[in-house]
Amino acid sequence: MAAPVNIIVGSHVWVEHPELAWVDGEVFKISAEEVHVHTTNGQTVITNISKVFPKDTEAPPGGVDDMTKLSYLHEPGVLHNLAARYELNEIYTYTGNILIAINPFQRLPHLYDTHMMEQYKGAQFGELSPHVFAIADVAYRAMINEGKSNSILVSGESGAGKTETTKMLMRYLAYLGGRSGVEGRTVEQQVLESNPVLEAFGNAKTVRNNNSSRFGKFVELQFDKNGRISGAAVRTYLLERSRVCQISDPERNYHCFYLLCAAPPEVREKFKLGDPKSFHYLNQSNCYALDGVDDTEEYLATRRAMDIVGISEEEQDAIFRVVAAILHLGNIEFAKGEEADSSVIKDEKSRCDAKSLEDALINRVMVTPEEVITRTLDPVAAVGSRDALAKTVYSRLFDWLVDKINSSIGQDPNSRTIIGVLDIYGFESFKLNSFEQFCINFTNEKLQQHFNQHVFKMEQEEYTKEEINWSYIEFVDNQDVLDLIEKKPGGIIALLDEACMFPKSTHETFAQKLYQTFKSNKRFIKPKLSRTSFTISHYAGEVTYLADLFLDKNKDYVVAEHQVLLTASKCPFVSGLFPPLPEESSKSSKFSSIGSRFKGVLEAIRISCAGYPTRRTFYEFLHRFGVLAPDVLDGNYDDKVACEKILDKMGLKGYQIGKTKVFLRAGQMAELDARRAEVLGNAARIIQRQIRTYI
Ligand code: AOV
Ligand code: MG
Repeated sequence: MAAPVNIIVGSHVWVEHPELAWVDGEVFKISAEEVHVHTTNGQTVITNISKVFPKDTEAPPGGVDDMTKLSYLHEPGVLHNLAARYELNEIYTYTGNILIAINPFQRLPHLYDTHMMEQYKGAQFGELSPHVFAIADVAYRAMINEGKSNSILVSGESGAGKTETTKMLMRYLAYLGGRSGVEGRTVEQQVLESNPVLEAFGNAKTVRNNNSSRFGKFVELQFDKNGRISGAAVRTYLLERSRVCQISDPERNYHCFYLLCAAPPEVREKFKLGDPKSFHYLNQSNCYALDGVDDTEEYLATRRAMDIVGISEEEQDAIFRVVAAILHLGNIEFAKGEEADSSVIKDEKSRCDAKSLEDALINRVMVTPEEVITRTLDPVAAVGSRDALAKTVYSRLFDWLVDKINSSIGQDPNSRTIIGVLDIYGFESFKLNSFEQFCINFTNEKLQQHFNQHVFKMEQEEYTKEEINWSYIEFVDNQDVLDLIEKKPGGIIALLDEACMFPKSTHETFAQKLYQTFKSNKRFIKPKLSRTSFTISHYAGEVTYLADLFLDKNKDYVVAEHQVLLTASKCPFVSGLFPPLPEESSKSSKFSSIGSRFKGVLEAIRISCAGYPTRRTFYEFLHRFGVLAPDVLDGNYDDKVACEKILDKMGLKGYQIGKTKVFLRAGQMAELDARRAEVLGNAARIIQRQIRTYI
């Protein structure tokens, strides 16, 4: 952010504070580049002038509901405004037509009830307090009045509240486009109930969020010509597969495993389930229960939601049978076999006695140009084979659910307009970050770019409307990070795919290749003491990734033996998850890189301080800065000319005058305020002197 150049003695400013982030105070001395500040919490801070930001002393104590009304658009100003509003339980704030939501971490039922929905229905944008309903209303009105399709993107770091916000958006759109008073399973009810179903299978507790989405989701609501919801399509993006077999304390596996273990006794009996602590896929972490969540109730709620979505009793039974089977599969252990590099199934307790399963887990068919060899696997490799099977089955199950939801809700082939809502996994930075975080953060980086471009376009539209010249505005973006990750050839994903193709590559050779290729890239850092980790400087901060499992995790193959085994399953549901592959591909492991599949994620949907961050209507401008040029005010000019005269008199350059507003460059508002403070200060001193004279 631009360094403020308009700080003078007496200025009210924000300075950085180690605990409070920012604290306000008054400048009492300036020497060269150093500013001395008395802070309101009783400290004296001396800092470089580039580290202090002017404070708007005229801002209303409760904050402003639209950030574009702030005099200074800088970090402390924005944060202070959001904090002031949050104090008053105002969790929503606009920045133009973008809505910022702060997680309230408490239920606020009145904020989302039917009464509230009625209020926002058809209300002019900006007339009522900022609200997520207002955003959905704008999209809906644009569709009805102009026949425009729209997408609403929800972004934020993990746990910020994207999924909750998405649900509110969908609820409001279902309210606007639903059939009131219609009983039974309506399209809108099915759409809403698809959320708990997908959450049960695609959400899990992480360090950051007890209900963290581990997949990306784009919901497309289709509307008929009367504005009624007539169909919907749910598209999901790459579920985090590794979680099925690997979790670390204090996280959990997917919710469905725990809620099934808490199902009524007859269900548990049927699937031979007991305490979640008895399953390897669950007991790698000590976390089983979630605060405020009753898994038995969740099981019943999931079944009810499945009913509404249109998943039959038999299908539900088959789904949970597969969930239980995965838990049992995870408990299979292997011991060394008699021959070298072979294994046998150790554990008699395991409920898998089928010979074919055993074969599929401990043998691997290798296809070479000359012959087909059956090779045995040692216990470690057999565990890997078991886990790969579990991941494959689970992700197919998830995809099946998504397909089922889509076919059950149905698509409207005649729908011309849609409203899309995007809810992805938020930016993540843990102590240890692996390939999953790399993919998630890459998706967020893409979304951020889209957001930057959108805001930039919107700014341009405003400038065009006001007929000001904007051609020289450069805008800051994150293209360099994206290039680092996805550039073809030469980006990290391309190098990873390359490494996966060479049988001799290891995570070490991959890491070395990265260090070599990106040694002078500003967004890439090699941590000093590591040989296999690397740091990317993302838009949201630096994240260090462990390259150790990148190669394995990027190879998204289905082992041929598993495919054959599952296609032949006697359970029609399971064999349905694995349709036979064409002959030539069924013999070898099919490689398709996950990393490159992520690069297609945002195609479905398609800020800058460099512009004019501050704008004021002519009236507001004159009201605030008239004191700088009393002669202009007395001069009987029209408002526009008066503004121009004041700006000229102050010697400012680069600002623009639109049809109704003054557009100031970064820092110019601060400069005007500093002048104003000076004038008012002088006036105050004169008055004081006069008072003293009188006394
Ligand atoms: P996320 O979707 O942004 O994270 P969620 O929407 O799951 O985050 O929000 C996390 C938790 O915050 C929820 O489970 C609620 O307890 C609470 N919360 C968020 N928004 C609200 C709200 N408007 N009212 C009440 N409580 C709320 V992630 O999916 O981890 O990136 O992958
Ligand atoms: Mg989420």
